[in-house]
Amino acid sequence: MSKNAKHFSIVGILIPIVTAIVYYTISTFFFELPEAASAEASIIDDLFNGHYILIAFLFAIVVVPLVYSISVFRQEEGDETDAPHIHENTTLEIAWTVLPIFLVIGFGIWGVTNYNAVIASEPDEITIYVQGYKWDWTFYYPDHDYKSDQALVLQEDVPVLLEMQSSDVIHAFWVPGFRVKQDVYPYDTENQALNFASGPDYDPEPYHFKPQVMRFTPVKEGVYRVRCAEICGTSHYSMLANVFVLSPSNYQAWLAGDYLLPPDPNLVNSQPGEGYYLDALNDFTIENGFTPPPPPELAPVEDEG
Ligand SMILES: [Cu+2]
Repeated sequence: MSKNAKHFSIVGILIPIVTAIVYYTISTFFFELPEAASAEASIIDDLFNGHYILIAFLFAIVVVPLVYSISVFRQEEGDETDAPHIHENTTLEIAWTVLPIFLVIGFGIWGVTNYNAVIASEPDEITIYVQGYKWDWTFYYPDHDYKSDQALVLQEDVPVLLEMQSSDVIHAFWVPGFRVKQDVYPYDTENQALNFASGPDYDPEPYHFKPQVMRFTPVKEGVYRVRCAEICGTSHYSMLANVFVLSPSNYQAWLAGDYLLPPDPNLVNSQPGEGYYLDALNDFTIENGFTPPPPPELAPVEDEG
C-alpha cells in the first residue's frame, strides 16, 4: 500500500465514524424534538433527520482531513523547504460544483414533496377558527353551535383544518408536538370588532380577508402546547394555550358539555417555565379528572431556641 493510499483509507474510515458521532450528538443533545403527536410529524422529522445527516457529513469531510493533516504532516526539525504548490484540479472542481447542485436540488424536491403532503386537505377534516391577539388564542367551532374555549380541543385521528387570523400584529401558531407552524396575519387593525369572535356567522370574505390555513391530524391522546412563534410584544413569552387531544368518546362528552377541561394555566399562572403544571396536565384523564398540583413545599424553618 502506497503512503497516499494509506492516508486516504484512514481518512475514508474516519469520515463515516465522525459523521455518525456528530449526527448522534446534534439529534440527541442539541435538537431533541418533543414526542411526535401528529400524522405529519414523521414527514417533518424525516426532513430534519436528512438535514442532520447531511450537516454531520459536511462537517466530517471538512474537519477530518483538516485535523488529520495538522496532526500527521508535521514539518521535520530543520526542514526549510516549501510544500508543493498545486494549481488547478479540473476533476475536483467539477465534482465540488456538480455534487452540491444535485444535493440542493434533491433536498428542494424532497422539501416541496413533503410540504405538499403536509398541507394536503383530507376528506373528513373539521374546521376550527383561530383568533390570535396580544397575547392569547381563542378557538371557535363553527360546526358545533359556536362553541368557544380557551383551549383547542381535538379528537384523536380526526384531521383538522384551522382558519386563522390575528386581531393586531403578526403572530405564529406553533405546536411543537405536531411539528406544524403558520404565521397569522392581522386582517383589519382599524376595525377590531370584525373577527371570528364576533360570532359563528362571521364571514371574512366581504372584507377581502383570506384567513391563514393550516392542516394536521393529531394521533395521540394527550395535552400539548400552542406557543406563539413570532415575537409580538412584551408578553409574547406567555402567548400559550393548551391543546387537548381526546378520545372519540371524551370528545363527544366535551361537545355535549359533560366534560370539563382543566383551567388554562395562562389564567392560573402566567410565569414562564412552570413545567410542573404541564406535567400535571399530562396525567389528566376523564376517569381521574384533574387535580391542580400542590404548591411547591417550602423547607421547614429550623427552630433555633
Ligand atoms: Cu404572538
